[in-house]
Amino acid sequence: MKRLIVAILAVALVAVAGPGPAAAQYKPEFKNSLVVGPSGPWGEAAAKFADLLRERTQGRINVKNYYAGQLFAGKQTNEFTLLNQGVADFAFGSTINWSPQVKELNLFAMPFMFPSYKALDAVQAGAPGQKLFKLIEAKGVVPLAWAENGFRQITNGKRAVRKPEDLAGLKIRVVGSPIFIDTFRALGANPINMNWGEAQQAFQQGTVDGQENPVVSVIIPFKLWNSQKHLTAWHYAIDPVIIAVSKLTWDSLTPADREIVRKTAVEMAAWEKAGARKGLEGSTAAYDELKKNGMEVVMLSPAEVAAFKAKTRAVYDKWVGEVGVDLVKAAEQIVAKTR
Ligand code: X2X
Repeated sequence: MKRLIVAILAVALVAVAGPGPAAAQYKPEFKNSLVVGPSGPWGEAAAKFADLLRERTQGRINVKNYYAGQLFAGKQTNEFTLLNQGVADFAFGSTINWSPQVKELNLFAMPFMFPSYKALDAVQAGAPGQKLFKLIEAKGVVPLAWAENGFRQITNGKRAVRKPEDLAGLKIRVVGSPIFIDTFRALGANPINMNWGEAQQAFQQGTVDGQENPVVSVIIPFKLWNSQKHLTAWHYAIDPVIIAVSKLTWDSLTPADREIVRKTAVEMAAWEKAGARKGLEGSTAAYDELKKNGMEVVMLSPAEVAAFKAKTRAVYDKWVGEVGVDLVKAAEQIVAKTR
């Protein structure tokens, strides 16, 4: 009888403790940070990521998505610090928002550096991409995969932009990352730093004239046609998204769960990248959607792009030093080969 009671107690204890010691140690919620909302490929990938991780770990890793900058209270350039501190466990973060802490990430914002997705993919897969991941990891954040916001196109509510002079005096909202101020000043515009949340209000109130963001990941989901009537496709900067995990969180996971997390991030990044590029190349569907909603779209010819490029050459040269000569050179060589 005594033996039977001991056996029953032992079974009951196992049932209370759950499937294993590691799972019992995990926190009930892992926080994932995003600057955007749930709609569009960026937000949708985060939702799928949370679902897949819950399913693949039998609920051990329960990710909750904090959309629209909730975790960093709107201050988007703080996201990397939150990851480093473990306040955010995960992030689907734009390289622009992390560039104040990892200045080499400004590589992607150097004006007119990346001519194509092919060139970008080759740089990410090559030595420069690996170097950037190492630099991020050295700062307490484990990068898992390259996803994408996209090529950033300029919009405004005032006039069509075909040449640098058309930007003269336009008040353009940019992220609080200094390279953007340099670029837009060089173009004769009047750039102003603003967080994305605040920018929505500024567009509605008309306190700024324009902004720059990718078509599929941001302009369409945020219905920017409500305030921005003109878009110029100039592909002046690319904005990757990195799926990453805090080193503190990473170290708390079992090796088997780390593998699941990495694999899921890689899958989601590929899915998201495809979504962020849909209707932009080999199809005009994304631009058609803008036109359907009343936007006027200007597609620049290579000669027209060259005029903007020439105006921003000094900014490019200045930022080679900030980003690092070797890194920029390595990227330039890959770009030249894949153009
Ligand atoms: O704030 C922006 O413009 C956005 C949404 O693209 C970024 O987070 C960089």
